[in-house]
Amino acid sequence: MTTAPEVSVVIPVYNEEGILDASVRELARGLAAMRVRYEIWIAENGSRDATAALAAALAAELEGVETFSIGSPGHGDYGAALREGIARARGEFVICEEIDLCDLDFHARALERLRAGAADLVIGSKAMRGAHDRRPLGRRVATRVYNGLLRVTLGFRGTDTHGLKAFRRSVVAPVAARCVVNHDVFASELVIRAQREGVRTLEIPVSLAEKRAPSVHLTRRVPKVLKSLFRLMISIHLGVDPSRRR
Ligand SMILES: Nc1nc2c(ncn2[C@@H]2O[C@H](COP(=O)(O)OP(=O)(O)O)[C@@H](O)[C@H]2O)c(=O)[nH]1
Ligand SMILES: [Mg+2]
Repeated sequence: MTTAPEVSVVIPVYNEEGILDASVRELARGLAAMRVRYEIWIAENGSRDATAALAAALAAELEGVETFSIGSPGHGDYGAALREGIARARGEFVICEEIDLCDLDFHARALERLRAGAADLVIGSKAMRGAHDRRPLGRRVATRVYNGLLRVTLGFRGTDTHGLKAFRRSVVAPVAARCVVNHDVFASELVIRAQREGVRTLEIPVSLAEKRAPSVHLTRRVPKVLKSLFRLMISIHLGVDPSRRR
């Protein structure tokens, strides 16, 4: 593609051979129907299944679909993949997606706000008034506990940081490049740093029903999340940026 797209959709993926192909095709069809000039970045790392090969086949077949794989099999890192996807994006706007969601309704509503200049970062909230979160109870509670933790430890103002977001690339990509943590907490760091740096942010409610259970079990994510959160507190409150990202 020679002309830059208006919208870059970045989707981190990890062991998603079951839903990758159908989800990307459906997303591409939906964006085309919305008459959006798009590119879709399939950002893979760590997969031990056929995800990387399927992504490469999609990129070869479909105009506007691109992919990369970083790291080695067994070393998944959602944040590293998302950060790299944002760095490669060429669109005026970037949408951070998840392969089990691909929520075109969020795309349409977020792009409307961004194009109108109502905000430079739009966050799809699973926990604000008007949201419909149909995930299991344990995960809904975890979202609230985690966001409470972000409010207390990092001064986060809002109801959700993890998941769908859309932003003006010229404003928010430089913030992403300055983030210091990876894995799940990268998504929170991006939102919190943007807020702290005065980026105009806006939360809009989302309706959410996952196409499958998460690939990594909730309790297995907790130690890594707490470690990243600790690093982030040091970085934000003491201004010391750990030299190595983890
Ligand atoms: N590249 C990459 N993507 C990941 C990793 N873990 C999860 N994802 C992707 O992130 C998105 C959300 O993951 P999911 O398992 O549904 O967790 P949730 O965010 O708690 O719902 C999906 O597109 C996953 O494939 C990872 O380690 N690396
Ligand atoms: Mg999910």
